[in-house]
Amino acid sequence: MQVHKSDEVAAALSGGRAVVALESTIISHGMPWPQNAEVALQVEAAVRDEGAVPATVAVIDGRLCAGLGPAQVERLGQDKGVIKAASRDLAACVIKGLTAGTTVSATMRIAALAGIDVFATGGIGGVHRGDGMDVSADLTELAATEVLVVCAGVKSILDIPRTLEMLETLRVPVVTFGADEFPAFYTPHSGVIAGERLDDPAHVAAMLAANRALGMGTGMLVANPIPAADALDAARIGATIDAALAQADAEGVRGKDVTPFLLGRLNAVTEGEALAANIALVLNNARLAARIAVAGAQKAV
Ligand code: PSU
Ligand code: MN
Repeated sequence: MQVHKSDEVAAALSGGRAVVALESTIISHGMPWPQNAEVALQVEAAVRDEGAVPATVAVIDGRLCAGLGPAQVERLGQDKGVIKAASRDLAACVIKGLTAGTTVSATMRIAALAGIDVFATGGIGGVHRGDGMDVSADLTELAATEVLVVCAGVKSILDIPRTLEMLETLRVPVVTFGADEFPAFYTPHSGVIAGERLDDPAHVAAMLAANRALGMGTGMLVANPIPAADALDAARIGATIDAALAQADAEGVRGKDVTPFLLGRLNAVTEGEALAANIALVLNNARLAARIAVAGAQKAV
């Protein structure tokens, strides 16, 4: 299927230059207005600073888009009619002409169609805590689509050890960048040692190329710890997360509403502390993804 690319993204791809895909559920359902739109533009600037071209992905009036204008970013950030689309929702969005923020899974699918293989986000979805069977399609898309995703690990709204077990089962390579421990989004520490430690973006790009040459057919997950200066107190944010989970349960929040509900509670209850950390780590991830994409593009020449 055709992806509508901005002129800048189309030119970069045809010239073999580095491009980094960015998701848009973080704009439509992950952060409050107006910070969501401001951050989206800052993230694009961070990618450019490192010498790559940003391609923010979304579905606009049923069209798959890679590379948005400021008015489209604003619409995603402000319009209450914008839905949250995982990859399984894309076909419906296309035939109904809907406008959607794309989750990690949907962004990976559209990036792959557009020929973009490096993607930066804040946190991915995973296996939720508790005994239910709520497992994000981000994991199954990582198993099926050859796109590298840079994130700050997995928030403890999820079951981190089970998420890592599932990634192992799904044959998805995991890299921890510059650390041995898998990070937990707001803090660099999850208590779980997982994945391959790499310290150089060029090595990450080489691993992506090797994974492709092996015919794995999977993506790759790169976990980039939040910088220590921006990290939150683990005990405090842990208690806030537990309270948000209990409230979601009490209110009977289900399905695709669970993650946005929890993110909204965390941002509200911490009075901006969680949001500030979220912004810092997304920018940090965008810079790393751009360095990986630049290294990959140089190698391919
Ligand atoms: N986790 C975050 N911030 C986010 C998301 C997850 O810390 O914005 C968003 C991403 O778009 C991710 C999606 O792909 O939520 C996962 O949703 P679900 O749990 O419904 O699969
Ligand atoms: Mn779910």
